[in-house]
Amino acid sequence: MIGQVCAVVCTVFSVVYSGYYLTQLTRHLTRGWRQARPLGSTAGSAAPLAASVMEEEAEEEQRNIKPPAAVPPQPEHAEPPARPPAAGTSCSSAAQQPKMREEQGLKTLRSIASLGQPMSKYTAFEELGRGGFGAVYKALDTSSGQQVAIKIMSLEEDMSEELAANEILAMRDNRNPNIVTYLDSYLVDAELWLAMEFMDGGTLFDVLRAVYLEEGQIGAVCRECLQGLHFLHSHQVIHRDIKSNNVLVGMDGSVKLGDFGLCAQLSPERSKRSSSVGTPSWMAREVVRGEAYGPKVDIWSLGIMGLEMVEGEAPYQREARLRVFELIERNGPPKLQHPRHHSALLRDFLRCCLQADEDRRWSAQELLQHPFVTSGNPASSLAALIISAKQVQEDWRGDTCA
Ligand code: 3AM
Repeated sequence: MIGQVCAVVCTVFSVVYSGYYLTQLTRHLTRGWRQARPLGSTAGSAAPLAASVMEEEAEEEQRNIKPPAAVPPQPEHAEPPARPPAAGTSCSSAAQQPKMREEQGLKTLRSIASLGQPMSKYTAFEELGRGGFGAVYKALDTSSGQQVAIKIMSLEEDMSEELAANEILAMRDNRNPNIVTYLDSYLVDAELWLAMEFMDGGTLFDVLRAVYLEEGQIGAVCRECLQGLHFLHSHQVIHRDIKSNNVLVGMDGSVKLGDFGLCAQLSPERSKRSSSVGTPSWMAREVVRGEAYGPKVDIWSLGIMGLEMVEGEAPYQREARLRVFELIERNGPPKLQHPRHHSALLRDFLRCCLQADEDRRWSAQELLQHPFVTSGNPASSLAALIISAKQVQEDWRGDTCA
């Protein structure tokens, strides 16, 4: 009898323990897989680990992670348009009605957009991706034979005219090798078509999903972005939505800032902003708090993007918006998960970007002199990395289609 009881107890114990052990093992392997993303500096090392059901699920999860959406200015707190939309209109009338602002945005768009039908100028449309604004297509310019990217924005949403006008003016007026080049725009019924330089490597976000960046490569990406930011800031423009999915890359290793829908033009009369806009995990404390802020909010976001490049995703990226705000407020500057795994230069660079006090945070110009940035690889060396990331993405697509 005692023997039977012992046998039953032992069986129950071993079943329960096996369940517990398998659960822990699954968790451990899944976490390990996420951290050990394929190394990407050579095409060969960029292949994902051998497939198993669990890994495929983890891989699917990785592929499905979409960055959280940016928070656009809300009509009730919104600031006046970034530039005077029409001669004689005061920029300081903060109490403008949303309807009026929409009309001004539309007026601005009419004054910039080219006449004619873009469908006769561009052909071979191929969808690249979609966002809350609409979709981006790759197309061929029939007159030049050049590939272009066309962002088609619906103007039916609240504030969309203003956001579209903001984006076009910022791109058109701020030409720089580290900023995606504006080509043309058209008003087609209730849509705005924005034609811009086609970046054949896609977004930095897509690259980070596919390959692992070494410190020299992170330094190169930071330097290229800082050159773009220094240019914008010296022209009193704040981007306000710096994150990996707003940085575009080319197969030649070029790195450029894109997506200017949320940018703000400062002026001597208005040298600070206070609207709480951006993407929560990338927002500096002063933006979250709705305090007056300047161009250094982009430096904070660049620091968060540095963490994205090191850790694979931004801190609190999967949390709900209000929870992110709470965590930023409570925890102060986010930290590296394993600081000892990284060089003192990288840690110091991130520390200089992620200073909670705006006055202590370095400017783009100062950071361009930081040894982590000056010792970064040449941009051209990113070409191999971007090509290998494309290859991994192609393989994923192949797996999905098979
Ligand atoms: O949705 P995913 O990330 O695959 O890469 C950008 C993104 O693709 C692409 O459009 C999608 C939605 O933003 N995209 C945006 N601007 C681009 C450009 N100038 C671009 N692709 C190439 N060149």
